[in-house]
Amino acid sequence: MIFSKSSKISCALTAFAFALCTQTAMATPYTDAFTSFTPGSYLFGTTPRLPSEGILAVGAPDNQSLGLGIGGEIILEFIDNRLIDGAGVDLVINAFQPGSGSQELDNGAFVSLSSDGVFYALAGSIGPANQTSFSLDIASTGLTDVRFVKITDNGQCCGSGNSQGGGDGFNVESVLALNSRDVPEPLSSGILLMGFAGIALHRSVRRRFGMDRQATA
Ligand SMILES: [Ca+2]
Ligand SMILES: [Ca+2]
Ligand SMILES: [Ca+2]
Repeated sequence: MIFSKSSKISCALTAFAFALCTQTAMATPYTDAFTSFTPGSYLFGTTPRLPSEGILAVGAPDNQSLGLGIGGEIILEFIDNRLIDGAGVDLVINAFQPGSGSQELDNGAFVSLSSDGVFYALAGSIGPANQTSFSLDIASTGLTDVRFVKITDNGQCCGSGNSQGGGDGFNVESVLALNSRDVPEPLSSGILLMGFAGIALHRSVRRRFGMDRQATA
Protein backbone atom coordinates (compact mmCIF):
# COMPACT_ATOMS: atom_id res chain seq x y z
CA MET A 1 0.00 0.00 0.00
CA ILE A 2 1.39 3.40 -1.00
CA PHE A 3 0.76 6.42 1.23
CA SER A 4 0.95 9.96 -0.04
CA LYS A 5 3.14 12.50 1.69
CA SER A 6 0.04 14.30 2.97
CA SER A 7 -1.31 11.06 4.42
CA LYS A 8 1.95 10.34 6.23
CA ILE A 9 2.04 13.82 7.75
CA SER A 10 -1.61 13.59 8.70
CA CYS A 11 -1.15 10.20 10.36
CA ALA A 12 1.90 11.42 12.28
CA LEU A 13 0.03 14.47 13.54
CA THR A 14 -2.98 12.39 14.49
CA ALA A 15 -0.80 9.91 16.39
CA PHE A 16 0.98 12.78 18.13
CA ALA A 17 -2.30 14.40 19.19
CA PHE A 18 -3.72 11.07 20.34
CA ALA A 19 -0.62 10.30 22.38
CA LEU A 20 -0.79 13.67 24.07
CA CYS A 21 -4.45 13.17 24.89
CA THR A 22 -4.12 9.68 26.30
CA GLN A 23 -0.71 9.65 27.95
CA THR A 24 -0.99 8.61 31.58
CA ALA A 25 1.04 9.01 34.66
CA MET A 26 2.16 5.68 36.05
CA ALA A 27 -1.03 3.88 37.03
CA THR A 28 -0.93 2.03 40.32
CA PRO A 29 -2.86 -1.19 40.97
CA TYR A 30 -3.87 0.16 44.40
CA THR A 31 -6.88 2.37 45.12
CA ASP A 32 -6.30 6.05 44.43
CA ALA A 33 -8.90 7.83 46.58
CA PHE A 34 -11.78 7.33 48.98
CA THR A 35 -15.22 8.71 48.28
CA SER A 36 -16.61 8.36 51.80
CA PHE A 37 -15.73 7.05 55.23
CA THR A 38 -18.38 6.61 57.90
CA PRO A 39 -16.70 5.71 61.19
CA GLY A 40 -18.42 3.13 63.37
CA SER A 41 -18.28 2.78 67.15
CA TYR A 42 -14.98 2.72 68.97
CA LEU A 43 -14.87 0.59 72.09
CA PHE A 44 -12.55 0.24 75.08
CA GLY A 45 -11.23 3.76 74.76
CA THR A 46 -9.82 3.26 71.27
CA THR A 47 -9.37 6.55 69.46
CA PRO A 48 -12.29 7.40 67.15
CA ARG A 49 -11.33 8.13 63.55
CA LEU A 50 -12.42 11.22 61.66
CA PRO A 51 -14.19 10.93 58.28
CA SER A 52 -11.13 12.58 56.67
CA GLU A 53 -8.88 9.78 57.88
CA GLY A 54 -10.17 7.44 55.18
CA ILE A 55 -6.99 8.43 53.36
CA LEU A 56 -5.13 5.95 55.59
CA ALA A 57 -6.56 3.07 53.53
CA VAL A 58 -5.71 4.63 50.15
CA GLY A 59 -2.70 3.75 48.03
CA ALA A 60 0.16 1.31 48.43
CA PRO A 61 1.05 -0.27 51.77
CA ASP A 62 2.54 2.32 54.12
CA ASN A 63 2.16 0.68 57.53
CA GLN A 64 -0.77 2.97 58.32
CA SER A 65 -4.19 1.41 58.66
CA LEU A 66 -7.71 2.65 59.17
CA GLY A 67 -9.80 1.17 61.99
CA LEU A 68 -13.32 1.34 60.52
CA GLY A 69 -14.93 1.23 63.95
CA ILE A 70 -17.57 -1.36 64.79
CA GLY A 71 -20.06 -1.17 61.93
CA GLY A 72 -18.03 1.48 60.10
CA GLU A 73 -17.72 1.68 56.34
CA ILE A 74 -15.37 3.05 53.69
CA ILE A 75 -15.75 3.34 49.93
CA LEU A 76 -12.45 3.33 48.07
CA GLU A 77 -12.03 4.28 44.43
CA PHE A 78 -9.77 3.24 41.58
CA ILE A 79 -9.10 6.26 39.35
CA ASP A 80 -6.16 5.40 37.11
CA ASN A 81 -7.11 1.75 36.85
CA ARG A 82 -10.04 -0.63 37.15
CA LEU A 83 -10.33 -3.95 38.93
CA ILE A 84 -11.18 -6.69 36.46
CA ASP A 85 -12.08 -10.35 36.74
CA GLY A 86 -9.12 -12.46 35.68
CA ALA A 87 -7.96 -15.96 36.47
CA GLY A 88 -8.28 -16.86 40.15
CA VAL A 89 -8.28 -14.20 42.85
CA ASP A 90 -8.49 -10.58 41.72
CA LEU A 91 -8.59 -8.38 44.80
CA VAL A 92 -6.43 -8.19 47.93
CA ILE A 93 -7.39 -6.37 51.12
CA ASN A 94 -4.42 -5.85 53.39
CA ALA A 95 -5.34 -5.49 57.04
CA PHE A 96 -3.63 -4.33 60.18
CA GLN A 97 -0.45 -6.13 61.16
CA PRO A 98 -1.17 -7.12 64.77
CA GLY A 99 1.40 -7.60 67.44
CA SER A 100 1.79 -10.89 69.23
CA GLY A 101 -1.36 -11.71 71.21
CA SER A 102 -3.37 -8.92 69.63
CA GLN A 103 -7.07 -9.53 69.25
CA GLU A 104 -7.43 -7.27 66.22
CA LEU A 105 -7.99 -10.30 64.03
CA ASP A 106 -11.32 -10.91 65.75
CA ASN A 107 -12.72 -8.29 63.39
CA GLY A 108 -14.32 -9.04 60.07
CA ALA A 109 -15.87 -7.14 57.18
CA PHE A 110 -18.00 -7.41 54.07
CA VAL A 111 -16.60 -6.38 50.68
CA SER A 112 -18.91 -5.06 47.96
CA LEU A 113 -17.96 -3.82 44.50
CA SER A 114 -19.41 -1.36 42.03
CA SER A 115 -18.65 -0.14 38.54
CA ASP A 116 -20.84 2.96 38.69
CA GLY A 117 -20.99 3.85 42.40
CA VAL A 118 -24.72 3.11 42.47
CA PHE A 119 -25.18 -0.65 42.23
CA TYR A 120 -23.01 -2.72 44.58
CA ALA A 121 -22.55 -6.48 44.46
CA LEU A 122 -21.26 -8.45 47.45
CA ALA A 123 -17.90 -10.02 46.64
CA GLY A 124 -17.47 -11.81 49.95
CA SER A 125 -16.61 -11.49 53.61
CA ILE A 126 -13.13 -11.26 55.09
CA GLY A 127 -12.00 -12.31 58.55
CA PRO A 128 -12.09 -13.17 61.30
CA ALA A 129 -8.98 -15.17 60.64
CA ASN A 130 -5.39 -15.26 61.69
CA GLN A 131 -4.13 -13.45 58.65
CA THR A 132 -3.45 -9.92 57.55
CA SER A 133 -4.11 -10.25 53.83
CA PHE A 134 -7.39 -11.36 52.28
CA SER A 135 -7.86 -12.33 48.64
CA LEU A 136 -11.16 -12.45 46.76
CA ASP A 137 -12.22 -13.74 43.36
CA ILE A 138 -14.75 -11.24 42.01
CA ALA A 139 -16.18 -13.60 39.37
CA SER A 140 -19.36 -14.18 41.39
CA THR A 141 -20.27 -10.47 41.23
CA GLY A 142 -20.60 -10.54 37.45
CA LEU A 143 -18.69 -7.24 37.35
CA THR A 144 -15.78 -6.83 34.98
CA ASP A 145 -14.78 -3.18 35.36
CA VAL A 146 -14.83 -2.25 39.04
CA ARG A 147 -14.20 1.31 40.16
CA PHE A 148 -15.49 1.31 43.76
CA VAL A 149 -14.70 -1.02 46.68
CA LYS A 150 -16.92 -0.79 49.75
CA ILE A 151 -15.64 -2.37 52.96
CA THR A 152 -18.11 -2.59 55.84
CA ASP A 153 -17.17 -3.77 59.32
CA ASN A 154 -19.42 -6.70 60.20
CA GLY A 155 -20.25 -5.34 63.65
CA GLN A 156 -18.67 -8.30 65.41
CA CYS A 157 -16.13 -7.73 68.10
CA CYS A 158 -14.11 -9.40 70.74
CA GLY A 159 -14.95 -13.03 70.00
CA SER A 160 -11.71 -14.03 71.62
CA GLY A 161 -12.97 -12.82 74.96
CA ASN A 162 -10.25 -10.22 75.21
CA SER A 163 -12.19 -7.06 75.94
CA GLN A 164 -9.19 -4.94 75.06
CA GLY A 165 -8.88 -6.11 71.47
CA GLY A 166 -10.59 -5.23 68.25
CA GLY A 167 -12.41 -2.21 69.60
CA ASP A 168 -11.65 -0.10 66.55
CA GLY A 169 -13.24 -2.54 64.11
CA PHE A 170 -11.73 -4.03 60.97
CA ASN A 171 -8.45 -2.37 60.03
CA VAL A 172 -7.90 -1.61 56.35
CA GLU A 173 -4.28 -1.00 55.42
CA SER A 174 -4.48 -1.01 51.62
CA VAL A 175 -6.47 -2.50 48.75
CA LEU A 176 -4.83 -3.96 45.65
CA ALA A 177 -6.25 -5.00 42.28
CA LEU A 178 -4.30 -8.11 41.30
CA ASN A 179 -6.07 -8.10 37.97
CA SER A 180 -6.11 -4.51 36.82
CA ARG A 181 -6.70 -2.46 33.70
CA ASP A 182 -5.06 0.94 33.34
CA VAL A 183 -7.35 3.85 32.48
CA PRO A 184 -5.87 6.51 30.16
CA GLU A 185 -6.54 9.99 31.43
CA PRO A 186 -5.74 13.43 30.07
CA LEU A 187 -2.65 14.90 31.69
CA SER A 188 -4.23 18.34 31.82
CA SER A 189 -6.58 20.64 29.97
CA GLY A 190 -3.50 22.29 28.47
CA ILE A 191 -2.36 19.00 26.99
CA LEU A 192 -5.88 18.44 25.69
CA LEU A 193 -5.75 21.80 23.95
CA MET A 194 -2.45 20.80 22.39
CA GLY A 195 -4.14 17.62 21.17
CA PHE A 196 -6.95 19.59 19.58
CA ALA A 197 -4.42 21.96 18.05
CA GLY A 198 -2.65 18.94 16.55
CA ILE A 199 -5.90 17.70 15.04
CA ALA A 200 -6.63 21.17 13.63
CA LEU A 201 -3.14 21.27 12.10
CA HIS A 202 -3.74 17.83 10.66
CA ARG A 203 -6.89 19.05 8.90
CA SER A 204 -5.11 22.16 7.69
CA VAL A 205 -2.36 20.05 6.11
CA ARG A 206 -4.93 17.86 4.40
CA ARG A 207 -6.67 20.90 2.96
CA ARG A 208 -3.35 22.39 1.90
CA PHE A 209 -2.27 19.27 -0.03
CA GLY A 210 -5.70 18.97 -1.57
CA MET A 211 -5.43 22.51 -2.90
CA ASP A 212 -1.90 21.79 -4.21
CA ARG A 213 -3.13 18.79 -6.17
CA GLN A 214 -5.93 20.89 -7.67
CA ALA A 215 -3.46 23.62 -8.60
CA THR A 216 -1.13 21.16 -10.43
CA ALA A 217 -3.95 19.21 -12.16
CA1 LIG B 1 -4.68 2.98 41.18
CA1 LIG C 1 -11.25 -13.92 39.12
CA1 LIG D 1 -2.40 2.38 54.47
